[in-house]
Amino acid sequence: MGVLNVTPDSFSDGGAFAGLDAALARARRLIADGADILDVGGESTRPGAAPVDEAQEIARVEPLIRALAAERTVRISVDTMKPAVARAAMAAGAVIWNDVTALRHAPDSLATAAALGCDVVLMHMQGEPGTMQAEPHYDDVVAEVAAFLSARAAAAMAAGVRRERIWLDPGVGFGKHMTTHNLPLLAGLDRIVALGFPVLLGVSRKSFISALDGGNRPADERLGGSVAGALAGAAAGVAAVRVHDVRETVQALRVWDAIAQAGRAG
Ligand code: HH2
Repeated sequence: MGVLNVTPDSFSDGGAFAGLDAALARARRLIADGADILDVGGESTRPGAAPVDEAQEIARVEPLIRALAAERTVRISVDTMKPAVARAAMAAGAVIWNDVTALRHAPDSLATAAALGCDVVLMHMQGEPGTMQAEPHYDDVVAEVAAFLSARAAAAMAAGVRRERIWLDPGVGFGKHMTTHNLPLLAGLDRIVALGFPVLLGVSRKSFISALDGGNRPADERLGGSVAGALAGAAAGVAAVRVHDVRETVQALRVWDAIAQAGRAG
């Protein structure tokens, strides 16, 4: 899954692809590089990002989704917590609702997902985007994230979302301390995979990579760590990785997969 942010303030690529032409060019590049899904986002989730109202968010993502859907190349996902934005995105041709709040943001989120009949990504986050990094606390991060995701999947199914539409995401970096929470979570990914839903993993360019590499790496200098995270996900059996650097990640996954296959054959 390639990340396509059409925001002025996303943490790693904010402002880079804000116009429709620039965003389309970026999308075509991600597709040529091997992305199977494009995740279009019109509101940054980083702490301190400016909130975006519904109409503005729709105006950012809808024309891009419509133009991309017309090309019929890849599946399109929309990264939003707002039901109205999800509805507009699906009407424009998106097929996946990626919600970092796991359909908790609005009272009608669950019912909207059921009515749309689209795939939904339910992501774990402790707290709210603005304050989630203030003081996250867990007794057992893997068990708590797994329990939360199971409960959200159950809530979605109870609201009418079909089981086969549900993806889970542990939400690396969302209300998690850099190393004491993100690392055990990544080490315990197999327990999230064992819940029986496809798992999406987003580690690309996240801050914990900088924390493990001197503490001062800007977002565009975290490629090695991002690829390492994607491979850890592949080893644990995740279904998809959400990344900014598609070409390098696809190459790493192809090599990793070929080695794994050779091991099974031998
Ligand atoms: N991470 C980000 C945004 N959306 N969605 C899912 N399902 N999983 C993630 O890990 C995830 C996500 C943060 O990355 P980015 O889009 O680059 O930044 P921003 O939120 O600032 O736009």
